[in-house]
Amino acid sequence: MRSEMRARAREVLEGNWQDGFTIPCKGLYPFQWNWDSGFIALGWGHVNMERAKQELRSLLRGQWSNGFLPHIVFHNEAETYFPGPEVWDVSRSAYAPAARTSGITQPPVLGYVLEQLYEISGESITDFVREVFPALYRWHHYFYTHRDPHQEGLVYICHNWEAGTDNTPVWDSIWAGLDSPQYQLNRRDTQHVDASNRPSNREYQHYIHLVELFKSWNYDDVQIAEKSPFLIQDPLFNALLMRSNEGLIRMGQLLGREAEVAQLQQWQALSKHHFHQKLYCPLQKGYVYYDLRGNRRLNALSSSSFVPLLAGIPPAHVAGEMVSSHLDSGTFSGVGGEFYLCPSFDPSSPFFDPKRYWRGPVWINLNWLIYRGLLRYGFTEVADKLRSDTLDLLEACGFYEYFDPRRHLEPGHFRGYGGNHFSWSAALYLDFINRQPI
Ligand code: 9WN
Repeated sequence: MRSEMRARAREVLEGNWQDGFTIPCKGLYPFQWNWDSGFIALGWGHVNMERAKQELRSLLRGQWSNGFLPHIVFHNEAETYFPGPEVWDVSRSAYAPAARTSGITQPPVLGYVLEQLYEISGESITDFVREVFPALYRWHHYFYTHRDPHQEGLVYICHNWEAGTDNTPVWDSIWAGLDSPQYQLNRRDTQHVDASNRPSNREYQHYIHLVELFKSWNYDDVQIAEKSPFLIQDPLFNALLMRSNEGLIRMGQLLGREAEVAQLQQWQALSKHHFHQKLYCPLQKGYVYYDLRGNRRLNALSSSSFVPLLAGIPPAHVAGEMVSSHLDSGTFSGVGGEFYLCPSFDPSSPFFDPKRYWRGPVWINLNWLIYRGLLRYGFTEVADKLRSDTLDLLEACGFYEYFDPRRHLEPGHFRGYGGNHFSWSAALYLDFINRQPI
């Protein structure tokens, strides 16, 4: 079974490879996405390291001159996705590159991935690490100098697509305060996937409204920080930034880049100082979100709430209470184990929806991040459980984009949702089975 699945995972990556980069999914996502490419590169790292290198090089061709790394690079033409490059119109920014790109970013997983590729391959990729280190450093430099208005070491995201968790119920209260125009949108996603598994039309109008605002400000970060109605410090995004800082610090030490290492260590210390204090909610026993525009915490738990484990953020006793309350016969696993780990939103909330995208279904990349976080703290039993739930879902259904987390479904109900032959599901399957728990 495993060897057949391994071969199928490889076929998914091969099938989505486009002469230099890998699309997340045919039709549904026909371009190169930022954090997808990080996970995908790691998958390639297990089967073909040259492809892993090309993947990252291609993504970096979309980097802006101020260090910003966009969430989509439109290397190719495709009519099957909305919004395409003409909607983004990033040439309005003085920093936009020659490549066509979107104008927002995504969770910074690449510094971590680079370190993990080095872990898989060792010295044979030192030259590659030397080649891409400066670009990744510049991306982190961009974050700390453009996206941290209070100098807290906690960077903001200005669009829900930057979170990667597009329609999590966490944003509902932000949308409730927005009077976005009723655009007539030419959505393509619902031509590929059942609309009941995707964000609503009203949500899409908010997403596009934000893009239109950023365009009207020529993607100027100062104006975005001053005026964007969506300005959030997100626990997943910031935890990945910190874990990637660690990766870059290790890689920088290896390369003898002392000045960059010292700067990264300084940012890391600042982030470490504020993260737990500002984003941990002792009542809910998990990390939550901070709305910088509304000056308030958004007190909801999602799978992002547990990713700070990956960056070693919670003190051990806090990590313990978080895991026992939610993952080890707790809210997210269900007290009687009703759910596959890890639902993307709190199953005890009235806004939990097991079928709709980031409002409940299990996502493989979040599982992988939480799994590695659990191992970091030595929660091996829960980590094993998370790993076997993930492998069970993939082996029973195939490499879908997301999965219904309810263990007991009506007969005949299929639990794999969204795109099939989805790249990061295949890539991270390869990492799950190739690397034994540390
Ligand atoms: C918008 C590509 C991306 C992922 C995101 C996921 C989804 C895009 C969309 O697909 O978002 O970026 O159009 O729905 O939410 O995490 O990177 O796989």
